[in-house]
Amino acid sequence: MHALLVIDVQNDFCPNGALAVGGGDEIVAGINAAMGGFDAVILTQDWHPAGHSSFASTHDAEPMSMIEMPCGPQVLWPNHCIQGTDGAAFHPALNVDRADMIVRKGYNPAIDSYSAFFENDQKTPTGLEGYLRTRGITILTLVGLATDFCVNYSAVDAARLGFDVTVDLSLCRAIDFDGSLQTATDGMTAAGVTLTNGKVA
Ligand code: VGL
Ligand code: ZN
Repeated sequence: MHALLVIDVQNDFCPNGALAVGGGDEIVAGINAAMGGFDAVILTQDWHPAGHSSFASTHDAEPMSMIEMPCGPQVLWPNHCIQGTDGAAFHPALNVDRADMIVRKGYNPAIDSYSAFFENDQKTPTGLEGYLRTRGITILTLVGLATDFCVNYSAVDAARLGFDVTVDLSLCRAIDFDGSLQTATDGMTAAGVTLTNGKVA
């Protein structure tokens, strides 16, 4: 069983959003077109309470500055993907109807969750692993936003958990903050993730 895992294709990560990723909306049509080729389609949704600890405003800090958190250094983001807001909604053109499952993450006020599998403490599970295993899904293709944060963390965790993981970079876009895209692609490769550019692996 081969699933397409669509990471955080939400308004706040698209142009005019609160944490806009360049070209974030360009991937939506391609993701919709790809959905038909998979046994399952799973969407993730960044889903923060107001005042989340990953927000610069919570610390009276500048967006994109760094802070030390109990589980390591944390980028402080602009307020984004606040539960129930339009910014947290999926891009209106994303084919949400095709999704079997929607996984929300980042709802714990004290800790960020880039990965679809674990919060940033790297141990609190979202439940996605159990969902995939009980459905017999062993192969994952990841697409979405942003390549260097949530796609990267999700792909590396999936590979560590033993899934066969491909990231299709042609259906991802990056924040690319301070070399983060290069660090992410190196880290994914080192973890055994296959990186493609639109070609079938
Ligand atoms: C993301 C930063 C903060 C992402 C989510 O989806 O890549 N990045 N929250
Ligand atoms: Zn977030």
